[in-house]
Amino acid sequence: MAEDKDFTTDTGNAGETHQIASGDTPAMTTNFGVPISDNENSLKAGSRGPTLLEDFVLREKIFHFDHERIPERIVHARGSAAHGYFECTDPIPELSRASLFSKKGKKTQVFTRFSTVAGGAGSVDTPRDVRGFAVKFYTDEGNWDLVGNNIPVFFIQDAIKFPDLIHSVKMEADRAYPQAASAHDTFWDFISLMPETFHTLMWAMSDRGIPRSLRMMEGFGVHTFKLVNEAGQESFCKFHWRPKLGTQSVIWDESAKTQGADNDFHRRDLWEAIDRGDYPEWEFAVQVFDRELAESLPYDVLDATKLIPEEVVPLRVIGRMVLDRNPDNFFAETEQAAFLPSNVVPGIDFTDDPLLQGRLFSYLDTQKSRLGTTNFHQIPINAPKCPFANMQRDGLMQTHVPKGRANYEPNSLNEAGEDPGPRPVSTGFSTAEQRVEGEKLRIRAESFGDFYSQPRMYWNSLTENEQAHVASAIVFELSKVSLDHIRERMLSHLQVVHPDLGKRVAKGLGMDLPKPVKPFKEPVDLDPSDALSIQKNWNRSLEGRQVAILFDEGSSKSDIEALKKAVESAKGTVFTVAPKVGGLPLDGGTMKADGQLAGSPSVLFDAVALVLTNEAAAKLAKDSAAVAFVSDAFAHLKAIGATEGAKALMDRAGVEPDEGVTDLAGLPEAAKLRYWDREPKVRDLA
Ligand code: HDE
Repeated sequence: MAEDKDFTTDTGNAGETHQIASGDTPAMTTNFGVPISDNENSLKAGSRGPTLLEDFVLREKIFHFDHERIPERIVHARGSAAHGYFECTDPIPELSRASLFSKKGKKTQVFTRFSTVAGGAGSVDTPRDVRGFAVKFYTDEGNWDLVGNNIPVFFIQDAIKFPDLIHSVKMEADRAYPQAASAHDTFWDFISLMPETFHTLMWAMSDRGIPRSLRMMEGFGVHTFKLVNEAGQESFCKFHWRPKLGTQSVIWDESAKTQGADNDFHRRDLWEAIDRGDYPEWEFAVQVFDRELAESLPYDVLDATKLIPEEVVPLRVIGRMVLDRNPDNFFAETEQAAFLPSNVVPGIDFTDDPLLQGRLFSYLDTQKSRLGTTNFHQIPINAPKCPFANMQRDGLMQTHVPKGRANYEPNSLNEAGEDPGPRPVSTGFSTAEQRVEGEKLRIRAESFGDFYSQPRMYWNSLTENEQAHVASAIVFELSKVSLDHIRERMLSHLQVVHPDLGKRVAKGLGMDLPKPVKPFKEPVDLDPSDALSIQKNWNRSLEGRQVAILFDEGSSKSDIEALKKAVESAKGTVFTVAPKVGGLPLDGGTMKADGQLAGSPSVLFDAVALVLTNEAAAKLAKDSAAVAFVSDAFAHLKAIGATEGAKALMDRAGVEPDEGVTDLAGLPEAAKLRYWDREPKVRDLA
């Protein structure tokens, strides 16, 4: 038998080994600090003999590994986050005594996590879904968590329905599919039986449910909150985030294909933008109103299925948020971050919204099951940045070592010269006074009973193209429902939301319209709100948008470079794509591509350029990846800029001339838009 020798750290290069601690590389140790001499081999009885239980290095390493996962969030499991700051730009001391709003220019650190709702932690980034938008403000008077969504309303009115809603949308209980998708029986069964869900449903089925980027989403606190000033006067308030890059979305077919091209599309986009210094930014605005205005509205401001249009109560921008630092460690920060709507600071208070009231319990409770201990607030990402002290003691994973005997209050230990510990202060958080009286009832307020007016208002606020997307999304989802009676019940409701919507969905399904339901309250026609449409408010800019340049052998290097310069000077980014990444001979020198054609489909970009010779285009016209690259860009309503040589590929891909199809020089301007008018040419919408 050959002599045993340690070859496991040999890289194959004479004399070189890896992982040798020297100089400033720290020595590897066990969790208890014992230096480790060998991280390759377990302890054995003889070189081919059994492994010994005695091997504490192996046991500790495997034991820790076995427990690396914690329970994922029951909802919003898939998320991505970043650090940054909030800056107050317009102080509001007359409205709130919250210290973060007290001075112009005052900065407060934040940690912001975006998420999908239905899918598991390992699911994809681009399903049709509501997105979470949770911000933890580390203020100097404690943490304020604004745990919101990218849609301003919610599916249900009362917290007691939340487990039912979530059970219905998650993968079905027996078969464990579909993952991260609402297009299935149980979700639509629940929805069709709960008309209070229709307003949020309309938003989720609209382009809001398929955002282009986490950097291009609005955020909403959803509930009505209270602001309280120094004198104890209170106002009602709704919180809004508005993205600097504008709200942008994708096309449904594009979103579905993006899942195949890049599961981490949004996570990567956020990370890369921050990494290259394009810091995502949002305006922070408040919608402030008093009780009198609230009472004059035809809906209840305590009902989270309703919004207040900006045209009724304008937004006041009071700050901005900039995300400028990626997490150092995904698990330690993003996964362990615990957001709690119950985390408010002096100057901000809750209302009686029954959904919000239920959330105040749920989030604290769920952290115990996810993070395993009531001391989860000591994890660095959750701990306040200001000093904190109280008489809470002990518990699992206690990391603080309090000194002295004062673990109760009041005490008089100071009289004996001992540290008495912290005491309550008169300036601390105090709940806004409110008179409460009533029967003990398990009941829904009648003022919550109009389920159709606001969904109708939303429908009426959209462009024709956006309406077609909503109707088509509902047709798509209901076509995945296997039970006829559920589809039928949905149709009986949708026509009450709007007769047009009902008719179009019925036609799209190939079904007859059943009799409409008789609503609890007849809907009224509310004024449409232009602010609710994405297309009406499109940000005509290249900032944050990415142009892909497809090239091949013989392409003009100077054309590529000129286009790149033009896009970048308009604050866009460029990604070059070619059949081979190692470097191709071009007219004017060789060039390496950022991505290979088969792995870089056009769904990943906002516009495409085809810098090709006649020969290359003729060759690529026979390559399905190249044809799909172009035909998808066209079908997804993107700008296409091309050299004359690219014609053979354009023809094969079915590109027809329109405003969005241009030469290379016109592309930087054309790439600022999508071409909604093209859509009837490429797809049959409901
Ligand atoms: Fe949540 N929600 N939720 N939710 N929610 C959670 O808390 C819950 C609701 C939202 O990035 C959970 O820490 C109930 C509305 C976000 O970590 C859980 C009700 C809105 C996140 C929970 C709601 C949200 C969560 C799961 C109905 C928008 C992710 C893990 C009363 C205003 C935060 C966790 C993050 C997470 C419960 C309704 C947003 C189980 C009971 C309305 C953004 O506690």
